[in-house]
Amino acid sequence: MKKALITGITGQDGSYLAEHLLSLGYEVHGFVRRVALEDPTRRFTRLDHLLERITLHAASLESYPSIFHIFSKHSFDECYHLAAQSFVAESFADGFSTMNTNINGTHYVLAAIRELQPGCRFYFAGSSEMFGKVRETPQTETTAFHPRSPYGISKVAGFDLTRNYREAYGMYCASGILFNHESPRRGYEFVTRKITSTVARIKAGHASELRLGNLEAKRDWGHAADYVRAMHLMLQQSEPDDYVVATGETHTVQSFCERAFGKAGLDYREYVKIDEKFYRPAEVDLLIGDSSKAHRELGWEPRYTFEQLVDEMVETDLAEAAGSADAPHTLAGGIS
Ligand code: NAP
Ligand code: F7E
Repeated sequence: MKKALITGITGQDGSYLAEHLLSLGYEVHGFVRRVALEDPTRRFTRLDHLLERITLHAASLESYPSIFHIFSKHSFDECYHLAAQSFVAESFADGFSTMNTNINGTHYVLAAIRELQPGCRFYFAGSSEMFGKVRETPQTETTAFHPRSPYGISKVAGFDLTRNYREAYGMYCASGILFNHESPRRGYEFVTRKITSTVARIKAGHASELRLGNLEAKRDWGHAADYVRAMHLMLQQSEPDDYVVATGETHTVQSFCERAFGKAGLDYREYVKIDEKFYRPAEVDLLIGDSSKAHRELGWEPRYTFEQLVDEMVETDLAEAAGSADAPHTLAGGIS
């Protein structure tokens, strides 16, 4: 039985990846912040259905010894490094902690693996935000990076670290360059979930408007359940490499609104208000990925369409809002 460690197991992708690896017969371990263990009912909402089948270890991305300790006690075949400060807007507000967590945290995990288990295969969660001000369209593995936020910069550094460990030490280190992927488990601060959760609150009579920033930004949105399959496939190849994972379709934030409100029988133009505070100091205007290499070498294809993704998110939020007026998405209006 293969043994995998997932950092960031409490997040959107971590929970889908844990499910996927369990379905493949893996022994799944997760790395969580100690505070999460103090309050499992709130901190493990995406994982509660899996808690009996996984093993959790307390560690912090800020502490090399805590990471070293896990690798000194348990051996793993694969490590999926997903933990990160992943919200782009927050990286403008606090670039220093984003850099610290995302760059040093990645370096600590790589260094611990090199020291204790150089045979453990490593996956790095790279991002389309690395392309930033895009140099060509669509973006591929050879498109130059031009990040536009501290988050994007931190991911370029993590990507470079991962490639350097592969080249310098011969370790199996692969990076996925994943474009935006969403799901009903997406955090409420990201635009898709902010939209679908507010649609549900409006429908239930708990909200009357949705305040957003740049409606013209274009994103290549896929489903997280599809994208974790690609992460796993990247660690099953004969040689480590880097892969773009995307749907090859792009949509504006406005068209996401149109579909999401429409699904609930509402016209977004009556509810969406522009609020300057949700604009970013530097925007990534257009992202659209070409995942031909992943199709060809990994045999990976997305299963969800854009429409199925939006519909699933709206349906889940409508059901949740109908069940509780105090659902956590009451926070959505206050977070960019
Ligand atoms: P997410 O839902 O925000 O989850 C982030 C995870 O990182 C959580 O488990 C969080 O733990 C953990 N984490 C954050 N800071 C930490 C710290 N200082 N120490 C330990 N753990 C920490 O993100 P996601 O959407 O699943 O994304 C997974 C990874 O893929 C991230 O690296 C993200 O940057 C990258 N990525 C995401 C997308 C996307 O569209 N979703 C696209 C490209 C790349 P807590 O629960 O304790 O906060
Ligand atoms: O923004 C615009 C915003 O925060 C998408 C992360 O998973 O994907 C994600 O990063 C777009 C941007 O995601 C609001 O300006 C308008 O153009 O949902 P988002 P993101 O920044 O694309 C990448 C690939 C990652 O790697 C990241 O970890 O939507 N937008 N109005 C807004 N965005 C937010 N959050 N809130 C608004 O009110």
